[in-house]
Amino acid sequence: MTFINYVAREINCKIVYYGPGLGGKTTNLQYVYQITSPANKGKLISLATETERTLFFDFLPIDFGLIRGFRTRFHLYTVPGQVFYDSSRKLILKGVDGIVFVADSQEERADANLESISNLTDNLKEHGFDICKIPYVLQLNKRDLPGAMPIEELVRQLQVKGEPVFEAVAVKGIGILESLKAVARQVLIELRKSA
Ligand SMILES: Nc1nc2c(ncn2[C@@H]2O[C@H](COP(=O)(O)OP(=O)(O)OP(=O)(O)O)[C@@H](O)[C@H]2O)c(=O)[nH]1
Ligand SMILES: [Mg+2]
Repeated sequence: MTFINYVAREINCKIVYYGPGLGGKTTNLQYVYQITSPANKGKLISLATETERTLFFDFLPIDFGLIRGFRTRFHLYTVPGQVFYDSSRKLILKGVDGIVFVADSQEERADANLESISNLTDNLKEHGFDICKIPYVLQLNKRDLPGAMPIEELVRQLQVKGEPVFEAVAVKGIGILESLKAVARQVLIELRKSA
């Protein structure tokens, strides 16, 4: 849930990067960390296995500057994509304001993408959220790989509700900021409605 502190004039929002294992969620956060100036970021915290798979989550606080006089921070989290870490995924969704779904464009990950969206839908429901109402963007990652499926096919399979879709090559930083800005915009619109 967005946290607004009227006394300190601060807004804190939580964005979660969700998606199948090895899809590129951690790479998104690493890129945002790299290109953000030191004054506008906190530490990137990663709890990973020896083989760089996310074990619990990654966390990166980013300062978006002043919005209507409020210092606005986005707290970016990733979930572990591997199927058996479901209890961690559930926990990390607590209080979420917006989701970037990072899909893997490769044909062999088609089932994993679908399974992850279904898992996200269920886990959001457990926290009382409706995937059809929460700020949400679809990122089609790994566009550089030869096994990437056509965009139209991926959109047909994975788009949940007409959400914005971004093509990405996370290792090169392509499509990452577009995805983040689009979800941030939706979160701020929701905030304005409820304020
Ligand atoms: N070719 C290519 N490789 C990518 C791209 N994005 C990420 N990768 C690679 O894919 C692997 C997995 O990326 P991660 O960011 O760790 O994936 P993840 O979604 O965090 O995976 P889990 O933590 O297991 O859920 C790494 O070796 C990345 O370098 C991309 O756009 N193209
Ligand atoms: Mg990861």
